[in-house]
Amino acid sequence: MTAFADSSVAPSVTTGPITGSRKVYTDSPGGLRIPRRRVELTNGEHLDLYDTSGPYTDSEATIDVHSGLPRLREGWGLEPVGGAVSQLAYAKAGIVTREMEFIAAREGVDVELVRHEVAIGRAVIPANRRHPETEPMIIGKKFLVKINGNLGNSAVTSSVAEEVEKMVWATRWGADTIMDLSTGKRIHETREWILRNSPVPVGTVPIYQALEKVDGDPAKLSWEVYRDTVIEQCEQGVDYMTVHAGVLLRYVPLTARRVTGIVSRGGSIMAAWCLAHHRESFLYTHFEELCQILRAYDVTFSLGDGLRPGSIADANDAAQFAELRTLGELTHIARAHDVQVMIEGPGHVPMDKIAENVRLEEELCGEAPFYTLGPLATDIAPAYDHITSAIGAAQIAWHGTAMLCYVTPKEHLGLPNRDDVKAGVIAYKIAAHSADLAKGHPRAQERDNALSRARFEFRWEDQFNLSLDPDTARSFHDETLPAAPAKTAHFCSMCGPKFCSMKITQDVRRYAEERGLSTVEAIEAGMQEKSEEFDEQGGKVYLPVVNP
Ligand code: IRN
Ligand code: FE2
Repeated sequence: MTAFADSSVAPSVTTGPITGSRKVYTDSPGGLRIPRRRVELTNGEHLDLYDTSGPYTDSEATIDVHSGLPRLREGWGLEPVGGAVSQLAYAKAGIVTREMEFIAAREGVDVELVRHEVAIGRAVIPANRRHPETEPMIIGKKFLVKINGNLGNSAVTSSVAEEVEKMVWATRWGADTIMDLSTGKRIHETREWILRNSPVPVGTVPIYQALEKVDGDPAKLSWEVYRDTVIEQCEQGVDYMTVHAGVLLRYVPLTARRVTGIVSRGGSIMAAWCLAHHRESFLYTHFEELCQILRAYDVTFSLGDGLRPGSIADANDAAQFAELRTLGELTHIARAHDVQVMIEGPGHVPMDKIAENVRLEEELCGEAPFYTLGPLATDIAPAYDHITSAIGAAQIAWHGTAMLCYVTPKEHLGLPNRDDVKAGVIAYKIAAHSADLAKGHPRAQERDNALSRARFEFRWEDQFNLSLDPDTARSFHDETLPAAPAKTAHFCSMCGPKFCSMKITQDVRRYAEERGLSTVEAIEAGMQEKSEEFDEQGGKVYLPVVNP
């Protein structure tokens, strides 16, 4: 392991369980320890949740960011098949890896489904052999929808310590992967810190570092500089890499009349190189060599959408779909080398144009997992783009997108801080889970049912603890009803004690039981009583606010 450059910077990393839950490990059939988050309920039941937070939420674990996380996957590597060590090569050969076994137990699905989906390229397992700290996870439409959180410093703000903390923070709330998009001088050390401490796969965009090496002038880039950067990052343990190899010279003019031109950072760098040299992109012309490098480590391609639309007006245009066609061609080349592939997607897309994106991606790219940035369903809400994009993300995931790249409230405005990262992750957990429900993932609804039962039975603590953000849910309740008895009270301050629908329903059910009535009769009779009660109290829906 590379020594950390500056060990005097002692990062303060968030540790300890999320409120109302604790880390547990359950054994897989093959004896692997599968991490889960257990929410203990006040009625004696418990619910185990999929957990991305690694050892940081385990109160038994001691975390030392200078020595890194335990190397969970050390020794898991199998002998090459046909010269390749990728999960894809093993899956095709009918071999079930430990990563696949771990994933099957983690997702609650049959291990044969995992192997099959990887073998046909409809799912990927980003797991560089040099990143043994990761807990294996899968990206594919037959599995839980995943979310990625982008992190990274910029020349103006942020320190290495803050970046490690952001990774821990993002995975605490549910980021399934993180991408280190750092630029600037300490890019290598930043990445080393993150990799050695990350329980989730780490992605990068190597062209950013390559550009750093040529002093920020795209025209000075070359295949050699790029190749060496990719090898450096593969050696460090990066699990997947965004490669904008579909930005071809002849596609650049297609963006000329766009409202927002080229908005992808990587895409604009490659377009600038192509125009400066009037040559085809070296990412495209050297693609097979790139495949050979990634294959040696089992690094997964994330073929970049360098020509994605950056505005509603540009959605689904000729430039975007021309690039997608080229990404399809490259997908088949990568697979022939046994390299795993996913495809990046837009951007900004109105809701009526979302389905078309998924349909075309699946058709052109042999159903490779789709990994989309949002998309934002409208352009008009800077400062709220975690919401504009979660709307598009929920829909595109429902149509089959396997991973969603989060957008934070700072999108288009500045570098996200800790609160923005959390807001982005929570918004995307909502989008991803909504899609899991709509797709009928076998275990998705368990949590909704548990939470709804808690809500109906006025088990407030359980309702908070089952939620995506227990702290905020509790603090909102505390704003009007902070007293302990209110946490079991059969009402909240929204409707007050007299007009709680759930309380009325429960009264109706009791009424029916006591009088031996059928539910329909009871509801009618009960509602009649309530209606009289309502009139007696003055017939007002909103009660005056009374501070408790
Ligand atoms: C995801 C889907 N499309 C783009 N992304 C992510 O956006 C990509 O993986 C990277 O993290 C980020 C910035 O990419 P560009 O702007 O260099 O394309
Ligand atoms: Fe944008």
